[in-house]
Amino acid sequence: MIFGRSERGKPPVEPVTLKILVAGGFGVGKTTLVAAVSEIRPLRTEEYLTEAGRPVDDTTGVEAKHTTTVAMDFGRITLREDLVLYLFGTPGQERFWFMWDELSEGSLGAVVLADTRRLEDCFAAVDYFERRSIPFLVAVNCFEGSDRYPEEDVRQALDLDDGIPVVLCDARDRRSVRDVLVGVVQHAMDYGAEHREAVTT
Ligand SMILES: Nc1nc2c(ncn2[C@@H]2O[C@H](COP(=O)(O)OP(=O)(O)OP(=O)(O)O)[C@@H](O)[C@H]2O)c(=O)[nH]1
Ligand SMILES: [Mg+2]
Repeated sequence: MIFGRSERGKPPVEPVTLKILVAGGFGVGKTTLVAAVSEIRPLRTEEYLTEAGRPVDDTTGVEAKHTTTVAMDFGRITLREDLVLYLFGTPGQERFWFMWDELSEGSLGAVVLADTRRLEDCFAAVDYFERRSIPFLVAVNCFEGSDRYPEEDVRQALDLDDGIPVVLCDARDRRSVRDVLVGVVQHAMDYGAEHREAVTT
């Protein structure tokens, strides 16, 4: 490639960059999801789970988990030549939730990652984005050994509005995560268009 020019001789496009949050309860796979798609080495802020934290850090279902995010995960994915997403994974544990307000500043939308074995853990994230009118979708991370529930059951259990998409995914799989991210961008665009209409009519 010639410097400053794309291969087919077209002038280079300045990509639109969008910020997407990846939220959800403790240990649902947020760090895993960001790492699965990021084209840069993801920034992680992991600390070891310690014996002292055992009473508060419930690792039921994720017994193999030894670390937890204390500030954020950061990654980047180019969805199209002209569309780049910056991904910000939030810390899952409640004691770090003061970070969320900082992280959600300027975000286009959010992915609420859920684990059907501990669905209640994502209530707080759903509530957080609903209150702030930040468009989000719920992505169910299908851990092996967990029961598969139809999207409709997840929707009912979380008491989600009809317009909020629910998708199944594998947080370790690049293609699956990419589909989730395309879904959230699409949803945020639709949500934005609807709300603009509501304001102008
Ligand atoms: N089997 C399986 N394991 C997964 C999957 N996603 C994540 N894991 C494992 O689950 C554990 C938790 O993943 P993390 O990505 O650290 O979860 P997190 O949501 O970032 O956790 P916190 O930052 O502590 O809230 C890790 O041991 C992962 O290897 C999955 O889809 N399937
Ligand atoms: Mg994490």
